[in-house]
Amino acid sequence: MTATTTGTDRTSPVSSRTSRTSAELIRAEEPVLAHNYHPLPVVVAAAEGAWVEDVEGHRMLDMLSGYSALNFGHRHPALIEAAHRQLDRLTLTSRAFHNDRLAEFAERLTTLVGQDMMLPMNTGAEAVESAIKVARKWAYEVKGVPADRATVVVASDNFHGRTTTIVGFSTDETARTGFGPFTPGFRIVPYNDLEALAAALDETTAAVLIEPIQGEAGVVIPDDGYLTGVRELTRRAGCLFIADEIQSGLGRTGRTLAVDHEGVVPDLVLLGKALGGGIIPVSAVTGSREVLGVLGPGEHGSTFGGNPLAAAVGTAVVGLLETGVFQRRAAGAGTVLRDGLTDLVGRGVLGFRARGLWAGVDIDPAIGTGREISELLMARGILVKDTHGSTIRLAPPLTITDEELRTAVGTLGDVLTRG
Ligand code: IF1
Repeated sequence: MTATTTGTDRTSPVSSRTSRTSAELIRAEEPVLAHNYHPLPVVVAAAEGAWVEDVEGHRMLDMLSGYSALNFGHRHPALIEAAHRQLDRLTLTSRAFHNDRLAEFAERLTTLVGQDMMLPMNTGAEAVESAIKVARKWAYEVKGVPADRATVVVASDNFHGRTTTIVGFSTDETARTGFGPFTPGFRIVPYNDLEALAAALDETTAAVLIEPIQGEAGVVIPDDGYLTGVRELTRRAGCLFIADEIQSGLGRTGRTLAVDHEGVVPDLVLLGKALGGGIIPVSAVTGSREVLGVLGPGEHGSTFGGNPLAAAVGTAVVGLLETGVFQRRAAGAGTVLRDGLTDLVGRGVLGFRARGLWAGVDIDPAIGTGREISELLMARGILVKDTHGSTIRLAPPLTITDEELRTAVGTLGDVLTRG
């Protein structure tokens, strides 16, 4: 290599911590940071595995995992090493040129999920938007839907991201109020209702876009057979089944994909979050050659989509999942989680939904809101996030130990009985 590489002396001391306290940092954000979140009053400064450490050095168990972007825990050694190695070689080319990492990422990711092709993007919302564009183009060019008439069917209580088009088909008023006008061409049907879905399909339908398990809605798991029914209805109607596995995929539910629990193969599978290993945004639309093949040069793109750093980390993530170890771990530890939550039913827990290492827990509102419970848990060193009302979601790294899991659920029990 002609250029002299400076490289990174990995023995150099970690950059010194900020000198400000958590409270000072929280106050400092207020005048300069948009208030689009209401974070718990914790300032994380370091993390490893399932544990985070705040500015003052308090250690807490991370039961949110970055909304399932940290399936492999904070700073998994294999992923950090892949990132370091690539940082010392090449980080970005744009796709105006090839790079030497993307072919292997595309080969191994498509093999992992059982699809022909992939379109590399960065965020989940970009993958969803890209899938909508591809489905519409497929509808016009392959299905023969008249120009600009394509429709996409989505489910009520969906969450697919925050772009204007996506919030336009949200049923959550908070997510959409004040952001119109919205993109036309979407129909909303109740989730987990095959009859309503069938009634919404017609000759203009390009695709059905659903989460195999609804995350933000509170880990809502459809009836057995629902995904099989969606696959059958879309096949019969001659439209696409798009599964948004951005939160449910990559080991979270105890299988590589949540659709694997029913052995269903969608036309497009959307991935994100954990695909970047909790290090860098990486998302992808994976699908059949017939569908993704409708894209030609110059018809879609992204500055960072498929960049070599993302591809190197994404390939390392695929490498972790190819072993099946994380999927089996999530399935096995899921039993510990479910047993622990079952013991809390009637003791502050009204009910819960769980699959693999993912649970939505409905707390008795008389005890408190999800936010209040989250704050009580934080005071005891457990970090969770409420969804709506008094439901909290539990989504620990798949690397969490049984003992750590029991500690988290036991602490929830303490909070519910003692406050
Ligand atoms: C926020 C929720 C979870 C997703 C599914 C696409 C995306 C997401 C199934 C978009 C993203 C994130 C977004 C983040 C919080 C989190 C979230 F609470 F918003 F709904 F996980 F449940 N499909 N979900 O869950 O991916 O563009 O964010 O990479 O917006 O607050 P993204």
